[in-house]
Amino acid sequence: MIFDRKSLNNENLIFFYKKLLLPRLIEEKMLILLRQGRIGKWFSGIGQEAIAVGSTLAMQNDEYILPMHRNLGVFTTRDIPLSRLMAQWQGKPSGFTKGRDRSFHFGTQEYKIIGMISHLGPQLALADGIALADVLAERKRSTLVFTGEGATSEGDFHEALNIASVWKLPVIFLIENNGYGLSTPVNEQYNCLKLVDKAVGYGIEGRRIDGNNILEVYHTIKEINESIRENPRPVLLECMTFRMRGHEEASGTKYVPQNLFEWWAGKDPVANFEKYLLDEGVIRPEWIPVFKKEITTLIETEFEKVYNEVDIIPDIATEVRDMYQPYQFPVSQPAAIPATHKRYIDAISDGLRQAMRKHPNLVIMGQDIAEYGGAFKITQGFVEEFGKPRVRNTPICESGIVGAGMGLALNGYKAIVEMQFADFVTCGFNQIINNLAKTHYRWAQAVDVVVRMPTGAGTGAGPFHSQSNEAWFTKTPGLKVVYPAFPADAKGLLLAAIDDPNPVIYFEHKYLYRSISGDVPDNDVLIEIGKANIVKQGTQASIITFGLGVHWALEYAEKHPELSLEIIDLRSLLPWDHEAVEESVKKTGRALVLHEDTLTSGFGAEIAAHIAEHCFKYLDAPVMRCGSLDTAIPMNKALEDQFLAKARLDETVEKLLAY
Ligand SMILES: Cc1ncc(C[n+]2csc(CCOP(=O)(O)OP(=O)(O)O)c2C)c(N)n1
Repeated sequence: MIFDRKSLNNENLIFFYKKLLLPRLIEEKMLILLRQGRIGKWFSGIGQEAIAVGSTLAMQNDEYILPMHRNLGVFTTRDIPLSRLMAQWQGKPSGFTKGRDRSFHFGTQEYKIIGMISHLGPQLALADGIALADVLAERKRSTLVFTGEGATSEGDFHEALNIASVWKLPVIFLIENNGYGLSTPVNEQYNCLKLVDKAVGYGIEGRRIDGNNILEVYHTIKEINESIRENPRPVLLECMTFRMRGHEEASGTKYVPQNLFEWWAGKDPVANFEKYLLDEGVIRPEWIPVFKKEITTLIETEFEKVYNEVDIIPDIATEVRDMYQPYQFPVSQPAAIPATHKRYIDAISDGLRQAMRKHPNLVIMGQDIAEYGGAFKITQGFVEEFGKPRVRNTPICESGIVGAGMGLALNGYKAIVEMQFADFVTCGFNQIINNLAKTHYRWAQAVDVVVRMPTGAGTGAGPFHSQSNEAWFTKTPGLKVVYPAFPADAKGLLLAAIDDPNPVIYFEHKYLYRSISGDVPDNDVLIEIGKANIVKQGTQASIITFGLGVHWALEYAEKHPELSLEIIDLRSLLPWDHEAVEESVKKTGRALVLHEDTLTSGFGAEIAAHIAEHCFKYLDAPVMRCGSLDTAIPMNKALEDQFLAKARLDETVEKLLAY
């Protein structure tokens, strides 16, 4: 192995050596502890330390790094106290996730490290958002994100590189090519000669280096950083290395040919660097045990300190509370005057425009939303007023863009992501469910992202442009879900969603866009998330509904003036207003839950179960549900009409009242 120190002096080299030794010696200790059963799972990075350590040394401390499960060297090189790392691994109260997640699955703003989620690829897009925030704020910074060669097969890799290229984001995508993804060798993972060759396809630069040579890693990344900070653009860096132990300690290495271990043992990053330093006379042989002793003593004391820390005492209130960033809804709202008569769609547009004016750090992203104004023209004219950097057309990559939205939020911005149709959220599902929703619970980081979801039926658009999918999200703690049915609520809830630092899924009904209008305050009046609205008072039965269902119920009530029906518009589904529903049902003694979504496991099931459990003694009839057919939603008008819950509303109300 050839080392080139360039301008590094002896002191620098000794500093590097100690940084390189630290993760190796910690790992050696971890292996002993594992055998003693004193810690759980461990993903070894032995033999790969030069990448984590060399790259971290090449980053400024105010630049973000997004490491993977084998990159202990990133954490130690950023000088995170060992006791905190050990507390994290042992699931202790002083760990970064307070026992809620394992190993390196955490982030820390203090050290500018954003940890992975188990799904491997999603963090690549987070790096895009982080870098975008730096570019927008005109901070000359680089972002470094790691991936294993296995995870390059995930779509996340493609989306993140493509976005970074199109948007010229200063991100280093570092592939740690260690030969195996669990038991899968590289020739079963990809079929190109070198992964770095993929850079050409994305229109970006690529380099391939010896990942076991700490100086090569350091100098390469330092040089790339100096260049991309000034001239922002992504670079793909493939670092060749080898995984010297099993995927995790329990899984063994039987599938790896012995000669590979022997060959790579000769390229060990620590031993080779040590030899170089000795040959160059930078260190003397007798210094090595002294350095090691210093480190092992530190490891021992830190470990014992944490091992003896009291264990977590489970507390339900704390767990539930920590799903969300605490948020105080503004106590006083401005008077809602004057008001202008507006269509539902214009109320959304109005709310967005006011939010963009109010929050200079708010960015909207979506397909065709810039000059074109969006598929429904909601952002028409926004580019002229706010500029393209904040009103961003995106490539077709829902996952990458939700991830980039989260990255923006991690780095001081607020993001709105527009799904062109709510149906396409399936392609961004993982980022929403596993990243947006779970981050605050895991490491107390708010994720200030609103996902706008043009939803629903009534336009004959068929199975992929009109389904109702709110129930996919209402069962995910960590998200808030709102679903306005009227123009004023559409604006007020949108403003509230943007104000709230938690991830909010905002449903906007396409059929209502241009079919209904109402008075909407001209000023920015927020409507509190979680509060229902009684849109019609009544005494005979409560119809609990939301979205288009509210209008079906109103239409029915209008046709039947002889009935005294109470109609509750939930407006928010997560959290939802238990109190308003309970009060109404206690008064009327009959409840019908109505929604546009298919019946089975639709959100109405939750409401019905709650009423049955909490209002049983007040009920004069069983709680009834009226939902759409348990089929996919068809295109043909007659089929769609038959599918929708509205077709069965009359008979369900009659049944309920006749019981
Ligand atoms: C989406 C997803 N699929 C499968 C897994 C299981 N898994 C965890 S790590 C791993 C191998 C990853 O290989 P690579 O990206 O090369 O990283 P390495 O472990 O070699 O460092 C697999 C298959 C996972 N965590 N996430």
